[in-house]
Amino acid sequence: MLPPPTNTLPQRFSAERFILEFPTQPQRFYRHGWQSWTFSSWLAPHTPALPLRAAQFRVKDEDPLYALSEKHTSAWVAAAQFQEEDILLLGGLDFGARIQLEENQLMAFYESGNGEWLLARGKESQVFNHYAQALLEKYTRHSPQKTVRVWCSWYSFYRLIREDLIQRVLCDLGDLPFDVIQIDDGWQVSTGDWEANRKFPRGMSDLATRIQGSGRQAGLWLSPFIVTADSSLYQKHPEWLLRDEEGKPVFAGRNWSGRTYALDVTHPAVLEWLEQTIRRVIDWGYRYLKLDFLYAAALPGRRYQEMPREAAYRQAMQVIRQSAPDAYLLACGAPILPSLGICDGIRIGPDVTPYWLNHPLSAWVNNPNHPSTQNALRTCLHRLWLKPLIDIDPDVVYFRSKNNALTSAQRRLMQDLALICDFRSTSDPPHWLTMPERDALRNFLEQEVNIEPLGDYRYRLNGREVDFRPVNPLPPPKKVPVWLATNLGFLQMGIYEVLPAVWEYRK
Ligand code: 9PG
Repeated sequence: MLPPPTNTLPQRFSAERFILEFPTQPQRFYRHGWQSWTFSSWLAPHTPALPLRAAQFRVKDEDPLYALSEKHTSAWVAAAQFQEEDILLLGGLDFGARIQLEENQLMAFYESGNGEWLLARGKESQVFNHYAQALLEKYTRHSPQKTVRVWCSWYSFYRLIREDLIQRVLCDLGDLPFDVIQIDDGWQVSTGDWEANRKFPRGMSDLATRIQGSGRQAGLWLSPFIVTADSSLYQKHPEWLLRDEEGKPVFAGRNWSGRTYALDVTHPAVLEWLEQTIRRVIDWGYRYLKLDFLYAAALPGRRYQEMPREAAYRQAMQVIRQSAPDAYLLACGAPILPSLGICDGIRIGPDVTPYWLNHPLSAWVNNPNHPSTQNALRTCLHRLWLKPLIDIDPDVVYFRSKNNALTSAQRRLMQDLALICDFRSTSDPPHWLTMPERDALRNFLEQEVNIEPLGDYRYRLNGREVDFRPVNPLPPPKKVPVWLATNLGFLQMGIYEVLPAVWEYRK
């Protein structure tokens, strides 16, 4: 047992590294993931920190520096629970703070130099609120919280978007009250060459004009800090790449476009290119930018200008903000703390999928960061405390039963979480919806919600009780060979995600 709480908390102090030792091991440990997709949850402290078995995901889904650590590692903030309502929170207020759990100790440190910390003790909601308020003092909210209503092209067409498919959606949406129509990955020549490809023959500016003509804002996806080797940017400017100690380009993860590499965002020429790229899409007419794979700017590596990796990320985000002062910036795959005060919104969990869990790519390879609706809900539920600081995006919600293996109860949980976040988006093409599903979507977009937190993952929404507890359990790990797990996992994605998109594309 800890000594009774003193009334001197919350405390703020500066330190480079220190250890907090408790008389006993905490009952639970709160682990906060580094970037949007990274696992955040309460954990039983005696469960070992399981290394991510599939190497290719250690960069894309985790903070690669700690992906193989045997200690539970938390980015910026951690908490230890001793009694039902006795929680001790330790939170860094500056970039590069990490906290590791070791038996009955919290080991806290800044990756470089000194920084400020907040120590608070009390009920869960209280201590996280103290932390959020302390962050708010340092990173003033960029824009006031408002309901965001977005139609996003990703979770139906994936990369198989085409001008006429978007045009059809635009017509079919009728007067559904979306504020933004956002074009996702698939419009660009390559990752690095941010110009319209052949599937958008009339160009991106023309598309923005048509979206605006429907009375909505135009939104566009970009991943400005990563490039693939086939891009002309990679070929023309090898000196723009972030490099490791051996001088090799830093691998930034594999995505739908293949192997990606990180840009060195401290290079003045990269920052100039970044400014031009962002100005160009603003000139085309896009006012809502979904900026993805942002973690790449903060990967470990040797930089043109030596500076801590999260500071390098922050500086590049500032350049983007200056190039698009009035645009809505949605950060995705983004380190959380260094995005505050610059971005309007941030994704707070991994991608959703039209099924509950991809067992092979998640449980079997110890990757609770991987796209899956259960993983998305779990991590988002543990990041709701960010709401006073920035708009929080739990990812899209499904209304369709077509091309969807989620049960109606699971879809309902997603919708309810989106109402709590007040970020309301879907990728359902209207022609995939039945009439009652379309009505449910309209109601979701229009309704006012009264939210009462009941504690323990339960809420009352407009008088109706919602229980998110089924989201939390982590399925037991399985010792299946990694090659088998990844292939089976990709097969599952192929069947449920890619096939319906191919079908739509070929119609
Ligand atoms: C576009 C998507 C969507 C989505 C983003 C991001 O290869 N992967 O494992 C992988 C996982 C997630 C992912 C992309 C690739 O998602 O979160 O909303 O914009 O990119 O490519």
